[in-house]
Amino acid sequence: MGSALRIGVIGAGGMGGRHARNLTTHVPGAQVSLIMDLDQARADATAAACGGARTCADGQALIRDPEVDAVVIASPDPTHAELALACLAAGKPVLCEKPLATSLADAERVVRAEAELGRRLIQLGFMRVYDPAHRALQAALTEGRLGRPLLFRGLHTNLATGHPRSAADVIINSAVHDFHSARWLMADEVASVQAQHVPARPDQPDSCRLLLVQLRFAGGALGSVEVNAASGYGYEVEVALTCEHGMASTGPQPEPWLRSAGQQGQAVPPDWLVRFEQAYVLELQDWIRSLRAGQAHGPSAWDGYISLAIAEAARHSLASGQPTGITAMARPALYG
Ligand code: ISE
Repeated sequence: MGSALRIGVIGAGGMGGRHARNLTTHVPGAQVSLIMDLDQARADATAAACGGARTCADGQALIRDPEVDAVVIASPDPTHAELALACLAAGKPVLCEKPLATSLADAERVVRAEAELGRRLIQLGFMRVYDPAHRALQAALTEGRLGRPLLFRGLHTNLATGHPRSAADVIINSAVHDFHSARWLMADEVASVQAQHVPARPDQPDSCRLLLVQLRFAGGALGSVEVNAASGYGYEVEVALTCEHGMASTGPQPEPWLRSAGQQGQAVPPDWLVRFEQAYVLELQDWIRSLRAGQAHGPSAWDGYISLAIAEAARHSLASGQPTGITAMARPALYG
């Protein structure tokens, strides 16, 4: 892999378009060679911004293309598992956006296929692990002065999407990030959850305005994840951990404090593309570096699978109103 890695990007929407542009302008050693989107105009616009990459309308064809060395999957959630399986079959490394799949059974198929292959080709798009604020927090925790973490708190707000989201979507598409953060920062596995929600519309009980998931970790610690699906003020992700000898939380947003006309305040980012702008660049740089060194070492398909196992338990808990244990396959040796 001496020359630039040729990357095929599946999906040229907000996330795929951002990855393609970042690869082109911020990632040495990578070159976007092919872009797939069903919307030809969108594919063309992204290709033009990526030095004239080719375009196509078939994700499976992109994966097979001889001028594609590695793949980014940023298409709609229900397409992820089949595309990831195709990348494994083709022996091509892939950065797959979360969720790994929209059902635990499909996620298990992907994990089993990669474990059978015996080498890690999949990295999951849990970009928070590349966010400087999260990394600094994790470094402070592992340094040891704060002692054992006792409680994880995650706050995650989105602006409205314009239509009420289902509880399943908020859990699988949004809260999976928080479940992964909780495992990563607590350095422990979630053993059980209790989920509750406030519907977005009283006449649609399966819609979700606010989700609250309480966590119990295998080591006995506790946690909570709050996802506000339509905050009305902006996008935020904050984590706070109470530990034996102190507490650690992500610092304030980097935006400046402004005072004007008798008021003071700080801008709140509108979405994840702004809040995690730097993390997305660092994620791609690390991914490409790791591929050039041998294989991906960022968040794995197993991390994607376990986050979905927690999501699945949260969905069961919502339906039953009871605390629900996490049911998961045994961890294949590939994932350490
Ligand atoms: C979106 O798909 C993301 O991945 C964002 O990070 C998350 O905050 C948002 O809730 C999801 O819809």
